[in-house]
Amino acid sequence: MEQHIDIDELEKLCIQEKNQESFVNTFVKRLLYTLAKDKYSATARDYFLSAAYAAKDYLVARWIKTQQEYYYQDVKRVYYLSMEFLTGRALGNNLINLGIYDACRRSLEDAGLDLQDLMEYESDAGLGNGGLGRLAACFLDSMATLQLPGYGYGMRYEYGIFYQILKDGYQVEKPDNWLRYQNPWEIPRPEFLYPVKFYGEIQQHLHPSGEFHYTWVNADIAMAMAYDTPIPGYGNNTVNTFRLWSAKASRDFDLQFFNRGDYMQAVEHKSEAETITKVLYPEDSTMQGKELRLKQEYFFVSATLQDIFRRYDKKHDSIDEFPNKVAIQLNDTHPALAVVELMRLLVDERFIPWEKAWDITTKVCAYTNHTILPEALERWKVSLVQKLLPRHLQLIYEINHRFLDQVWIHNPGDHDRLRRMSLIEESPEKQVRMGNLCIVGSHSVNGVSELHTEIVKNRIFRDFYELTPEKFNCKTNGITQRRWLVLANRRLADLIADYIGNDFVTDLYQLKQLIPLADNPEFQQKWRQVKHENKLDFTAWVRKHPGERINPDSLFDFQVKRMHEYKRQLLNVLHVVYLYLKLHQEQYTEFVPRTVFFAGKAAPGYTMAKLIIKLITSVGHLVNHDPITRDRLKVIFLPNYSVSLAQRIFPAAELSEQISTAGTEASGTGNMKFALNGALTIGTLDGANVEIREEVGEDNIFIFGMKTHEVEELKAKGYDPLTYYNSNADLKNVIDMISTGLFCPETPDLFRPITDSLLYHGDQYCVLADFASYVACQQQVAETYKDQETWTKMSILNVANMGKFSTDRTIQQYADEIWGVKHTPIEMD
Ligand code: GL9
Repeated sequence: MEQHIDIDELEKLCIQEKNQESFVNTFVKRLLYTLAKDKYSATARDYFLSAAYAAKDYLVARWIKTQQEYYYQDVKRVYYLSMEFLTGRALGNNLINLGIYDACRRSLEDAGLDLQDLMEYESDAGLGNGGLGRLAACFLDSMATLQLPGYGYGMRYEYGIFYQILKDGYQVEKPDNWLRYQNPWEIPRPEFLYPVKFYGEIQQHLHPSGEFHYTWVNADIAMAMAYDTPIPGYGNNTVNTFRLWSAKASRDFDLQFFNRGDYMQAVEHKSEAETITKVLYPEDSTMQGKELRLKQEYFFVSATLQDIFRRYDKKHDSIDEFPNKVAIQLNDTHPALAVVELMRLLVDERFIPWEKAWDITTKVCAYTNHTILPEALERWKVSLVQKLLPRHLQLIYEINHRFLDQVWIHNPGDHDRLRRMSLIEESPEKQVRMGNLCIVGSHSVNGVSELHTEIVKNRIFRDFYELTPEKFNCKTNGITQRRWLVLANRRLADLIADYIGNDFVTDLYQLKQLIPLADNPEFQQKWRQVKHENKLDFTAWVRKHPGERINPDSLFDFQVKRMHEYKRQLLNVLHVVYLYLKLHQEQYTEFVPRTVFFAGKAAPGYTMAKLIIKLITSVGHLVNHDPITRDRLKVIFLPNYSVSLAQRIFPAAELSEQISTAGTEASGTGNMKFALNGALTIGTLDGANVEIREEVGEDNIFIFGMKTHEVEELKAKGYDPLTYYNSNADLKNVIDMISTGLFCPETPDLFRPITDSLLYHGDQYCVLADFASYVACQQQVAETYKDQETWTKMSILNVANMGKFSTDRTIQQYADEIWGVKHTPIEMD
């Protein structure tokens, strides 16, 4: 066909034109041409959508250019595989990274619109449960900011983490239909549609070469369709791709029914296939073992690997370069089947010899462990894997066989070690151990804090560490300062920039320049003023939304995170009850007024965590209304903890509760967000708290409780919580107040399961053992708070020493030490 117009030329003109257009102009065009609205019909949400579409328009040219450069330069790419990405809202963050946040705010203001108000209309992308998913989201931001060729791959759940409301003080879950009002950031890519097989049988054929070949027949097929979201770096031209998979029914399969004239069956089958990406599993740190979940995991891995091969094959005729062009990071064991699927694609579909395929697989894959809780370690019944993924089970047995041969060579006669290291757990029921599979199939295994890495090496995966110590390494978690300081806390970011400039936005160690200002009275005064204004904002929000009245001059004390016994929200509640008791006993001359905030979701099936929520709200009910205490002590449970609520909380916080039993919290990342916003930490020597203490210095953090080895020793010699109960009159009083129904007179036994678990079922997380130390430490917190100069100085020094906890540092280490991906700046012509 004859060509009349040069698309390439026109494209350049378009981009030029776009670059000269003002933000409001683009915004109005989007309102008109994308939403078909005018000022009479536009709703507030339409204005948000127009702003989001306009911001996306600014990203497109750079996005295309970035992907072109990666292709032309044929760079090594890293694929971050995660079943969860807790990204939250994107508008504010994208405007910050584009460097047009303030310009955009002003120009919308001229049009009579408030950017802050518009941003409230964006739904949170809640495609994750907590820290693990939020870490993945921070990683995307840092990969783009460091100009690394990185891709996030995940699942486009139609329903993200459930919406939590409180009814009568109990958690009630509501569906999170986040896509209801369209998602302006995503681009559907129907051209990237891949078949994913399930069930069926394996046929073995003898190939003329003398080898056996395997084909997977009579399988069900679901289709995976890609949706892409742009991830801009801060202050550069890099825009990376975040690709999510959505399940669609397979056209072929539908056709079978249509041909038989069974229209209704065809439609039913369609909805069955599409349930795969319906909903995020809301279990945090516990494994459910449901067939649909295993389907999700395989669907995710299969689609992603097909896409990785498609991209690789465009540039390469042989497999040999694969490990030089592809790095795959497994975010926990959820994508563990990638190891097996990669082997299947290489061996069954590309006929690569086993040894070579295995060499490629282990060079490409790397695994991050995020938890040591035994109930969280994924295990899948062999019978279920056999049914759903018959070929994968054969491959797992083959991998295991060859692996155990190696173990045997290194440890002849050690049957027990073989049993412990096997990919298959034999009793009580045969199960595949996904953690072992990840370790065997990867060249790198990392923990997420120094302490956690030591526990991984010396406790849960000790045998593997002894066999291949070189695989094990630590990548301490971080957070992105773009979202968690610059966007969430504009006042503090501006104050910091006034004194030390803006370099901290891409180099968090620059905050060290605040150290000499820590005892500067003028700077201290401004620092306090910022925190005070943030507290006033938060007070106004709490008044309007949860509908509570709080004292903005009280100490704002927060524990916000998933509800879990190991995180010990209970210890915090016991302290609140203790304060209530002491206020009644008139034991204070100068009580420091406190507002104790809790927020966090409990897994819907986690009865004890849900009862702890009810305990918190019940204690709050009494304490907040008792005339003796209500002006000095308040307990507030903020419903529906989410990324957007977190962005309100951290700037207003003064005390950060990080009180898990030592040795249980792999890292924590909320601890870092609080400290970066000037809250002081009260915490145990657990997870990354250990490293926070190292950075800020022991004088600037409140540490209490047993250390990891002390917990182990106590348990080894036989921990008896009753001895603590019987020897500490205050503790006894506090527990008796709860168990006898003071906080729930209508059903006095309501909280007995809680007190029984502490007193009679072993108090697994040593709440009672740490109680006295916690109370004493809280006393010290209150004393320090009375001296606002000291407190402010400590707060400044916390922020000043947060440099290490940027995901920019974390990701640079992954890039250098695990992935081997290179800084690839993008130039715009
Ligand atoms: C977690 C750990 O429990 C946290 O300590 C850690 O900071 C994060 C990120 O590494 O990973 N592992 C885990 O399963 N969750 C974590 O938060 N749970 C959720 O994401 C809900």
